[in-house]
Amino acid sequence: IDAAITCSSPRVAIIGAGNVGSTLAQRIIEKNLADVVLLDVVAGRPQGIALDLLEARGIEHHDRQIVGTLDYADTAHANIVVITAGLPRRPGISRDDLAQTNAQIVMEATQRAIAYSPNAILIVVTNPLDVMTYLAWQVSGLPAHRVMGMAGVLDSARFQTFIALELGLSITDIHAMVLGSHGDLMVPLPRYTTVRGIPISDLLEPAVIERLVERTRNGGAEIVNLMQTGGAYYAPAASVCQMIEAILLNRPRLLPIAAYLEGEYGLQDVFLGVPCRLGCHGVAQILELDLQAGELAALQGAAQAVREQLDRVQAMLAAL
Ligand code: TXD
Repeated sequence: IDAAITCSSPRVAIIGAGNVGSTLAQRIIEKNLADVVLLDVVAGRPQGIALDLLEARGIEHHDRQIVGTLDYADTAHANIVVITAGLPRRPGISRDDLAQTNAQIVMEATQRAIAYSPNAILIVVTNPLDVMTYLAWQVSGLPAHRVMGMAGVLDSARFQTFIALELGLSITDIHAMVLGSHGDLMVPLPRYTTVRGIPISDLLEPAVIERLVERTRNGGAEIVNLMQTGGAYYAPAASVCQMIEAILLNRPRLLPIAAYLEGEYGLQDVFLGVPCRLGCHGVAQILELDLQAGELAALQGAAQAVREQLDRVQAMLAAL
């Protein structure tokens, strides 16, 4: 066999080799899903992490390549670009100031990565998620169905976990759907949350459901409060990986994803968590559920808050 003949594997470029980025890299290669290029601005960090992960191949026995770099040229020809670059929340920095800083990081990272991978699908992870996804889409020049944000998969996974714990059942039998914006304005839908097809309202008292919804809403903050110096990253990385698997394996999944709305749910020109059919081309379809008035109002309220924060961030950027 001519060793010089190589076959091309799918490639995922991860911008930001922090906690989420490096954990995601590990998941992708150890599942044999794709080769990974990990990029950061901190010299040595992505290279060190990539080498460390590569050396585990001797034990994990996967065949994927992983490279760490500071140079966007090394990310070329990626099938998927994931943006996890950003700064974490710190005491004394307002939400809007952080949003402005992360907006600059996300916009630059997106522009530079997509210049080398113009055919990629873009997944945004950096917070504030729905605002960052919009800005990334704008600068990417990509069609909207190839740009999406990860939040609903994580929020739904958390809700499912709390329900499984409450009922003493395997997580395998729990299905949940959490829509809306990532953070305080997420919209969990207990009506569409089932245990093997049985609505949870048949199995749990309304007050218990409300308690689990509340814990889901505060899921991110609960972990930040415990860790103090950072946020969740194992479940977030697993959530992005599930989206990547749907895309690369063309395993069409129905997942809550921050997608671009053009009239669905009465909303225009905003990225918000909605149920999507996700496949090899990106968001193939947005499902319009027949929401009750209260649910629809919650979704529209979330969209309003996202748009207001987007306007504030755009005004701050314009004033620079
Ligand atoms: O559900 C969700 N969407 C989320 C979002 C779940 C978990 C984390 N969420 C957000 O993702 C979080 O609020 C952050 O905004 C991002 C990344 O979280 P992570 O925990 O990975 O943060 P880290 O460990 O601080 O990593 C960020 C990395 C770090 O290595 C920086 O050096 C790097 O980003 N960074 C950059 N990389 C490339 N280019 C630029 N400009 C840059 N600036 C910082």
